[in-house]
Amino acid sequence: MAYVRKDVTTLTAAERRRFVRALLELKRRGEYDAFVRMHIDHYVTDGEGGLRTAHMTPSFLPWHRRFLLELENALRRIDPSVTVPYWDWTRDRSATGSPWTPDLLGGTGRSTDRRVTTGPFAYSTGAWTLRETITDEDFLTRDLGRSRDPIALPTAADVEGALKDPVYDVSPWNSTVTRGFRNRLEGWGTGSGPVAWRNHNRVHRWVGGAMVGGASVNDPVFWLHHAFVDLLWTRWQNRHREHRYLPDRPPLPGTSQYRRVVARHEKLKPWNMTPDQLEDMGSVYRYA
Ligand code: CU1
Ligand code: CU1
Repeated sequence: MAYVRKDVTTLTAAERRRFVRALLELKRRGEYDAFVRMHIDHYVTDGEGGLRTAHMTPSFLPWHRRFLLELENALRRIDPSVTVPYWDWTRDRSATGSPWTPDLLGGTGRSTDRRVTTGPFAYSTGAWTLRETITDEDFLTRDLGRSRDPIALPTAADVEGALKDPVYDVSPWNSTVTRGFRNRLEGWGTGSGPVAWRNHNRVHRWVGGAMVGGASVNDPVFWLHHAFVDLLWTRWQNRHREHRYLPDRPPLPGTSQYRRVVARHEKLKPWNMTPDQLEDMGSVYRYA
């Protein structure tokens, strides 16, 4: 039977407590930091050579789908009742409401150094020291809404702009494409500054601190954010049933994206699965 991923605002106090407890136990065992490391190692951009599996690429969605499943499986080995909740940032837009409460993720960082000082992931608890990082800080940081240079969360209209595009992705399959559901959702725009960050990317920027860059997994909100991104992919799939993951075949030798993107039936590293096999998760989980 498929298990259910819930809207984080609907979790009971007991469900919130069990989710947090499972995360802390994973961290204590050192398993959580392996997820952070994996994400850092797969943070390959357009500008670098080589295969892109996780970002700026069609497989952004299946890569993170599988990544979330790995984390969720690890949590469920600790507590079988736990699933990853999703944060609908088009609706829950306050920096003090859900999921930023003291019994779940804690709040924004303090003004001096952005250190998170409330909730279960505050440095002072001793339970959430960052070990895999791209900066020197070993404490979790956040700057919800970017106090000095405010930025707004994406709106329902922004998301609709992505969902209504019937084409999954377009050549050259990178951060520069202006059409296709994948990049409209992943959110690499043109121009500089805030206008260039849309939907998924904009949320990383709105949270700020650790959520900016390759080590973003250090903030547990990463999973709630990506569960919602994954839910949006299922909504797109349901709306455009005749459309699927693209490219369906690998780019040809001699073209710019040859061996740089994963086609529908190619293995999606580091896993032994293809985007094709990750399109339908209906037998594993569903969203409430
Ligand atoms: Cu990512
Ligand atoms: Cu992300």
